[in-house]
Amino acid sequence: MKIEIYTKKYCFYCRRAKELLIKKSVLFEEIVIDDNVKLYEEMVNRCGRTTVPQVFFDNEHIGGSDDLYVLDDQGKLDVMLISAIHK
Ligand SMILES: N[C@@H](CCC(=O)N[C@@H](CS)C(=O)NCC(=O)O)C(=O)O
Repeated sequence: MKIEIYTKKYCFYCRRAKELLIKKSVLFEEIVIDDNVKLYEEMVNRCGRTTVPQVFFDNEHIGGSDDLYVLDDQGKLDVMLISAIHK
C-alpha cells in the first residue's frame, strides 16, 4: 500500500502523525509542502482540507493527525494496514 503524508517542517501534528506511522513500522512518502504553493494546492485538491498533515492510503484520504489517532484507538488503523499486506 502506498502511504503518503503531506507535512510542513515545524508542525507538531505532522510529527505526531509520523510518529504513529513509524510506530506501525510502515513505509511512507512524506511530501513536505512548506512554502510550495503547487504542492499545497495539490493537497487541497485531493482532500479539500487546508491543514497539515493529510494522510492518504492508496490515494484514499484518511485525514489528519487526530483522525489517524482516532482510527488507531478504534483498532481500525491496524486492520487497514494488515489487510493491505494481504491484498
Ligand atoms: N486537527 C488537525 C490539526 C492540524 C493543524 O492544526 N495543523 C496546523 C499546523 S501544525 C496547520 O496546518 N495550520 C494551518 C497552516 O499551517 O496553514 C490534525 O490533527 O491534523
